[in-house]
Amino acid sequence: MLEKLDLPCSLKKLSCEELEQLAGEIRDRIIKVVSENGGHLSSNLGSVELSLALHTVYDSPSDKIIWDVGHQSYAHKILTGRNRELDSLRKYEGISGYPNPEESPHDIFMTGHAGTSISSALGLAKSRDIFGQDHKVVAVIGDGSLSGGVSLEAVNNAMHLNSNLVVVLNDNEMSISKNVGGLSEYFTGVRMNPIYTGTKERVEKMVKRIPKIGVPLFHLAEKIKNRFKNFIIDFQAEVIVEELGFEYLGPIDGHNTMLLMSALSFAKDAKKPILLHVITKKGKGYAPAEKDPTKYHGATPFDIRTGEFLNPPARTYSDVFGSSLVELAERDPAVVAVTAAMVDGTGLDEFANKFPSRFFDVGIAEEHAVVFSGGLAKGGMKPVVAIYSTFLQRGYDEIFHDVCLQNLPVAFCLDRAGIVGDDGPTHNGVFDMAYLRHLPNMVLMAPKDENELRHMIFTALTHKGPAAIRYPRSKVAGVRMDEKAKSLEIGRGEVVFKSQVQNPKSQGDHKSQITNSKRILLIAIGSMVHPSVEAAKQLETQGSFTTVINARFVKPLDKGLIVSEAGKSDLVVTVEEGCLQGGFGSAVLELFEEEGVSVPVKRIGLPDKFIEAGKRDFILDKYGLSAKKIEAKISGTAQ
Ligand SMILES: Cc1ncc(C[n+]2csc(CCOP(=O)(O)OP(=O)(O)O)c2C)c(N)n1
Repeated sequence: MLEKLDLPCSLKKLSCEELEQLAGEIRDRIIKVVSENGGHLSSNLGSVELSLALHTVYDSPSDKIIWDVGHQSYAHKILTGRNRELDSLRKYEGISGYPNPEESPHDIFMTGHAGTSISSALGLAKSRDIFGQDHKVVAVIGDGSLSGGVSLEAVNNAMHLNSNLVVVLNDNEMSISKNVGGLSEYFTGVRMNPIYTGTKERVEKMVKRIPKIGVPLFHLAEKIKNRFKNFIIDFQAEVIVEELGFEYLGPIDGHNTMLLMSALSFAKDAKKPILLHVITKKGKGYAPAEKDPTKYHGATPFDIRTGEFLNPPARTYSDVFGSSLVELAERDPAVVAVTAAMVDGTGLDEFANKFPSRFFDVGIAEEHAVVFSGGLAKGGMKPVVAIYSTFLQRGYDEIFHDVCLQNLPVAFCLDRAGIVGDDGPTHNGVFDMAYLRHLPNMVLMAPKDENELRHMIFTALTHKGPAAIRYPRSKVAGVRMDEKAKSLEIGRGEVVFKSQVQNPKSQGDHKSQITNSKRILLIAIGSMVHPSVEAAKQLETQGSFTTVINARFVKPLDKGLIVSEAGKSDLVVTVEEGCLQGGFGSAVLELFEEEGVSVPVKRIGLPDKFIEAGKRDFILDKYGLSAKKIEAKISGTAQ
């Protein structure tokens, strides 16, 4: 059917049975593509019927369907004419793993961060009302994302909207791992309500009794709608969302397409905001994912038959962060860990198991995580906040106001700093050096390898003020670990490579104009130290005298070392896996201006644009951050 139908238009002509068959085909397609390309399996399998029902009842793209985060939008993509292209999912220049308006008019916003759908939908609904338009707006949000601050701010604000807005709460009791917090427990209470369980069966029976009725007829069946309305409104109980101006419908079975359609067509015509609560199962229809939805939340390629991942697990910086923190927490009972719904991704699972009373998963609430950690620090704890670089952007004001301004010893560990690969522009962590280094009191570090990461965690924990460490989404360098974690001197870099030949002279017909018998100083930070050393060795073979500094600290810079080495150089090159605007290289330029250093400077880093999806190494190379491209850029041979 998927091959033959003109989607989404043909959906409205399908019978119940045909919709069911289509749901099965969509599931198979998602499983196949994700097994080959990797991607968000569990959430997508859980929202197939919901996507079908939405596209049957609503007229996208004139009606606007907004997927929160957007990681569950694969069925939506299939249903809006992108089935064929799905083979390129998450690949370079392929279909994005998230909604992308450049890809299709059915994707309203480019998203990837959680909790924005209700605010965006509210804005769209308001502008619709002001223009006197009559299209519909729907936000689909998971229970995990609903608990985030932005969502709750939007729910609070929606009260003032006296027109149609539908928020579908896709409740599977899961964020990436088990959902946490009071709101989650509240909805569990609603779900467990015996009235729901009993009514669910009655409604299902009622829907099953509807003979092979086409969807258009279904829309017209006002009687059924009204009966349905009575069924679901009867047991709404006291639900807090009602107090906030939403009419609450549900909870209903989110895998029953006809029931979903019925509820949606009722909600579609309401004159006020509606919250439709649907219950789904993460991983639905694929046994391994149903059994362990967290494992398949963001899956790498796997064997469909067994569910086994194909790529052998490699030791990553997240693993080293996790094990180092456990080691340090064993030594110091004041060490506590905070995550915003990323227990596994950040490598904190072992810590959570070993020190449950010192571990806090605050839900998708980065702003709260930061302020909460400020409170913990003020109370005498040593909080380590592990948040991906891109998500910590949410906590910028809190880092300024509630940590740096108070000069509190909070250690921020920014995983996925730099290029993340397949997730693309919403997830690349390229701005952190720019958004952290200008904050007074902040110490900002980046390790060249896993051994240094461990020392930096220890350094952050012994430092008396705020500190941040950024490290990449990557397997580790594979260096030998020192026996004991040690504290590094704050603001002290190191020379990691120096050419043996003094005052080199031109070696004849050398291709480069820049390198010809020049003394080149490379100042690299974090993940760029090793590629810079490789590049320096190559440049040396071309006749240059090269030195590489591992800066270690973005802030404070090692003034003495950098200024003195720069004074002995003809060219300074800074190398960073981050944005050039306001980043590490900018910090070096500022230092040179302050210190009156007048050596020419070349900065290598990421340009002023949102960086696309693609394998990390490929993207790094594309933007000049592989050893080869660094060397080529310096020697002037880059294309
Ligand atoms: C601001 C932010 N923090 C963290 C994440 C990482 N993340 C992606 S999906 C997800 C879980 C979302 O849970 P839920 O909304 O319940 O959707 P489900 O996957 O269960 O369908 C998280 C934490 C994110 N995308 N954005």
